[in-house]
Amino acid sequence: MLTLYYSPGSSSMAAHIALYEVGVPFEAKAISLKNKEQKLPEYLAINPAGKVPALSIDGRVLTEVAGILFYLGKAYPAAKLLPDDAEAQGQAVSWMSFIASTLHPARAKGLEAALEAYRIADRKLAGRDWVLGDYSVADIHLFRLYWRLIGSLPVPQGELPALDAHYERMMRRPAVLKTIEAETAVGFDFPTARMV
Ligand SMILES: N[C@@H](CCC(=O)N[C@@H](CS)C(=O)NCC(=O)O)C(=O)O
Repeated sequence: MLTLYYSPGSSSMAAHIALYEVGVPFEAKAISLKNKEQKLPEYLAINPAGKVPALSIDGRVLTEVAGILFYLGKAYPAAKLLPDDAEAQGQAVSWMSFIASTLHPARAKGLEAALEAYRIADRKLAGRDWVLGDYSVADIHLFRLYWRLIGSLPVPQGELPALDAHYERMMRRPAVLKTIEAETAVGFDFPTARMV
């Protein structure tokens, strides 16, 4: 049994999208960041870091977007979200490490710092439809952060063309639309720019 602990619109969207992509049944438990539910003892017992997402796999907890995406890609190969060969898997981990460590914190530092970081992603992505060539978990991770960036900061039109085209491709995927619909129905509850 899979249980996703998530907060609508937050980093956990990536895990939510990947769960819909693989098509496995799961339970979704919303954690309100605005009400600081992630800091309650019940949730800290699940994820001591006090952050979403967390994915319970038959009671064992997996945290961090990259770890959850890698797991879902590997555990459900029919969905083809993770390439088979070692080098391509290394590229997936490389991208997701870059996304988590460089892109994620950049937005909270303001537009200029964010653009500096996202320009690197834009250059890396240029000329490809998908991050690794074929669609993969790395696209889901990248998309969620870019979705949040352009929804919260005034990124100048045309500044990040490869990311814009990638965003458009992602917005045509049923799993993405389903996640946005499900999370919108619960209601986004962003607490502060810094936390998400
Ligand atoms: N490195 C973590 C970051 C997760 C993260 O920052 N989650 C935010 C929401 S986007 C959160 O739970 N913030 C609550 C808090 O920091 O109190 C990951 O990739 O999963």
